Amino acid sequence: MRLTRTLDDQMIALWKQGRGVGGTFNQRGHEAISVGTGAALAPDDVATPLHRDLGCYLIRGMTPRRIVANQLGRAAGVTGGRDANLHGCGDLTLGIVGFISHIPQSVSTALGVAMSFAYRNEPRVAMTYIGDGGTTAGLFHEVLNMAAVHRAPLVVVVENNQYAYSTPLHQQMAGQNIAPRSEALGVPAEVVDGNDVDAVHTAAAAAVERVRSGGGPRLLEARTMRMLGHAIHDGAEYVPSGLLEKWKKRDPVVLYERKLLDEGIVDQAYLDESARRCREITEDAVAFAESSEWPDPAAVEEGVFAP
Ligand SMILES: Cc1ncc(C[n+]2csc(CCOP(=O)(O)OP(=O)(O)O)c2C)c(N)n1
Ligand SMILES: [Mg+2]
Repeated sequence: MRLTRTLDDQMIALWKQGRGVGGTFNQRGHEAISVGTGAALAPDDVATPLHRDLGCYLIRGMTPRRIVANQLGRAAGVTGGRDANLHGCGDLTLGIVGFISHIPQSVSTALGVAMSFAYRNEPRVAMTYIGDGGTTAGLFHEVLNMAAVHRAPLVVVVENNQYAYSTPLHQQMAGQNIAPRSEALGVPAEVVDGNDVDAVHTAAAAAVERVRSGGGPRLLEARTMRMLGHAIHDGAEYVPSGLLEKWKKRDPVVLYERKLLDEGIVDQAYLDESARRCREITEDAVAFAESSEWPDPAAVEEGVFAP
């Protein structure tokens, strides 16, 4: 979570300094969700993380060097310079299907992955992520319906962060929870505090275990607040400041560090060293990315489906 936060802050700084290439989506507020759920998967499982799931990419083994190189549009980036943000950052050797920009196509792709596991009788799980806004698209409901009918080994993580771009939840849907919709379609759902990484991880691990043992799909609705704009270009002036102030007191990274200290699991020196190490890893990734090659324009058609 600390590395996710440090990398995210660094990407924002790079962009503000004019050193970024594409935009950068903000992760702040989502660290406990992406890390708590990602950590519940086994190496053989497959995830389809979205634009606020940097923690899941890291947990599955995507290196900060490749991620920053991608953000800076370099050949060493995951997409080889084709997309300078978290779009398309897939690597099947790490069990990551890249974020499909067209929302909510990642969920149907994940259902396909899950069905392939079921057909082959493999005890593997697909975990897909979707925002509150994404759940208002029809395909989301079709996917839950089909997953329930076929008892697909699929875990759906809904990141309910109160906003879809500038649209608040109450303008997107009647009611504030996605979980009852899931239950109605036959997918048992649990609502969890998305700022408490232990709560997220416990719920995600239980969901993964039930799904893996043939119990059919599960949905986890993690509630949080998107603490910055949709992406770096968006100042989010439309979000009431009181709302942000309220959620700031529940910063997931701070909450967890405080918990670890209170329970005597770590001391302040450990946290300081961990923060220093995260800065070091991040600086190394930036130095690597900035000194690496730009893509060769002649390679632009490589790796695309229909050149
Ligand atoms: C079909 C489609 N329409 C619009 C967009 C542009 N867009 C990208 S993210 C986003 C908001 C998504 O909100 P939500 O699902 O709540 O996820 P969040 O960004 O809050 O994590 C929009 C409108 C898109 N990617 N795909
Ligand atoms: Mg949202």
